[in-house]
Amino acid sequence: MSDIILHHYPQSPVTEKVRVVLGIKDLDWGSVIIPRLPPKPDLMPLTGGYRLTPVMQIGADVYCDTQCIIRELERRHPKPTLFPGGAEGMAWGVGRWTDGPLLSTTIEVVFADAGDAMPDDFQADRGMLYFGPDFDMKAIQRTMTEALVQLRAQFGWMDERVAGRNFMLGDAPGLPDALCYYLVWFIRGRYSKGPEFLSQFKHLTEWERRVDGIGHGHPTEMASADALAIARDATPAPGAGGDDDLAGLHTGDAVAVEPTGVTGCPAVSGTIVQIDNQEIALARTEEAIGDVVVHFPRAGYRVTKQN
Ligand SMILES: N[C@@H](CCC(=O)N[C@@H](CS)C(=O)NCC(=O)O)C(=O)O
Repeated sequence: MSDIILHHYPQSPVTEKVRVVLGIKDLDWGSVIIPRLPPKPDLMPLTGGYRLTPVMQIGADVYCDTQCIIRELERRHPKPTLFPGGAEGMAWGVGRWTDGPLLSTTIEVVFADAGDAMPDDFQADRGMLYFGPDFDMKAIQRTMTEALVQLRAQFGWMDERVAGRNFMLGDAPGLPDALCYYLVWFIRGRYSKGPEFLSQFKHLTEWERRVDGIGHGHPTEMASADALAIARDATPAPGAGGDDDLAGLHTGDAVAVEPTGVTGCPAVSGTIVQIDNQEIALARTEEAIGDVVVHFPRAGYRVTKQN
């Protein structure tokens, strides 16, 4: 049994990105199913308040956000690489497109399509999270065609990219495949006309079948109480320290970290044990599980000094 534990739920599109990476790397992992809506009582002791899905746990180290999770998986399990042909660096930039404007447009389509068939509590929670306090389902429905036109143009780029290629980077699957696949998976499964919409992209749908064939590696179901016990019995990996002179942040500083671009995701407080241009890790102590270290990416996250 591997030491990778993923806290997620099957319907989560963003998690599908990580599940594909676990498939590319053919890894064993523990699968803890968390609630789709807060409260998430067995997740909060691990993250210190971060509520988004998925979260990866390895012992008493907790990785928030797919960017941070995938970077850590690549570090611990470098083969096969997510960057075949030497595609490091800019491949992460693809994620700022797929997880930013493209995900927003995809969510607009899925929301508008579901309309009032979406359960009230889910609509209220995700409406606030993704659209902010001015969330207005009727306004989103009025612009649904526009959102589909935007989606069509951008899925068209993916379609062009895989014309004559097995995967986005060539013969072997890599990070851009996982980054693009989860949105195609989301549209196919959750937009009522998804299969019809996707059928216009011949190359993309053939590629989609290839990525689907990769699978998710080897998950084993795990109870959340067992994951908490693992965190309690483990010691976090020692932080590598570091300083960020540009931001005036140093190892030992008390800070709060929160994602930008969503509304109402609480900031996580802790003491910096590791910081560089890509990652910040905070030490925290929780009554139920003792010492944990919570890792976040720098891109897409705001760090605020406390006191
Ligand atoms: N930037 C985050 C986005 C995560 C995200 O928005 N996940 C969705 C699920 S697909 C979510 O957290 N929804 C609210 C929830 O699960 O409580 C990441 O890459 O992990």
